[in-house]
Amino acid sequence: MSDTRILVIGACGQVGTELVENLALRFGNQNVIASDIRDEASFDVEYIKLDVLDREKVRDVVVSNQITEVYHLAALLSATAEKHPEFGWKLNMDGLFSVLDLAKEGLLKKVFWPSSIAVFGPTTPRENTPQRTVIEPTTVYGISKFAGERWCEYYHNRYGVDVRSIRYPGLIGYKSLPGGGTTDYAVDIFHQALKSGTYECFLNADTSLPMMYMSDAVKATIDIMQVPTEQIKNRSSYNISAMSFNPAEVTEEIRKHHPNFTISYAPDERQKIAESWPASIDDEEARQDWGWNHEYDLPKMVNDMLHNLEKLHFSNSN
Ligand code: AKB
Repeated sequence: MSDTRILVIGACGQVGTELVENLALRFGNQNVIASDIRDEASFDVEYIKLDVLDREKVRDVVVSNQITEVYHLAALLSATAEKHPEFGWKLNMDGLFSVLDLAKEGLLKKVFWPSSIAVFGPTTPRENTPQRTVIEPTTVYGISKFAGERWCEYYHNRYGVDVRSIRYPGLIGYKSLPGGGTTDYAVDIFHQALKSGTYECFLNADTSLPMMYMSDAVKATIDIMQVPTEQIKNRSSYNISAMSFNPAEVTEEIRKHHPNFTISYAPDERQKIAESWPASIDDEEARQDWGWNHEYDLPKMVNDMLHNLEKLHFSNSN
């Protein structure tokens, strides 16, 4: 029987919904609790309404459920945080401290917290961005993620907290929708391709960004938490990478399955954010330290997305 007891905070988001499913398969439904700020949510595991900013309640949930590991996913993403900079900073930073402090007290054995490619900025080398390089983020989200990375390393060095982190690229999955990110177009485009056969993209045709299929992102998240602690040599956050593409390239790939699909471009304020981020990422350290390896490239991801969304659309229309 597993003695790992997991709490996922921010479980209703794009990563959370799939992560909970996978953690439950691995550790048993009874050992995983999903939490978020919604009153109710439908999971196969216990769900608790929880605001990560309510430190007392987070503490209560951890203690009363003998939680050993927290996956803390709650955050405002890049585009939403630009609309609410103060709250973006508050949620992204105070939420992290709420969890790190419980680990510092010895109430948690391990913490997972995601950072993002948003830590990089316009002065960072854009191609094959190294693990260690110029980091001057220009969004609130990027600043909060970069500060969070420094605090994770600090809590590890100073208090021995076993915190592990990866820098998510744009994430693409069919089971849930993203909310408030700059990379969201790469999910919307599939839904519109099937619904209306046409898509108006909020980024320009040639804006390349690092992307990853959700099953690879979930695998990375669970894998980094399983390896022995001495293998995690980087306690801020690891670069991870799978594929890079721009809106025109993913459109071409979708057209191989749906030749009549059309796209138009109407870049908005997210264009500037995207231009400040890397086009591709060097993730050699993650591959060497804890064996990170991706499975999905662009053609395989597009094929799987369309196949699964078509099944869903078909079953919904019956
Ligand atoms: C966003 O677009 O804000 C996120 C991210 C890259 O962290 N998907």
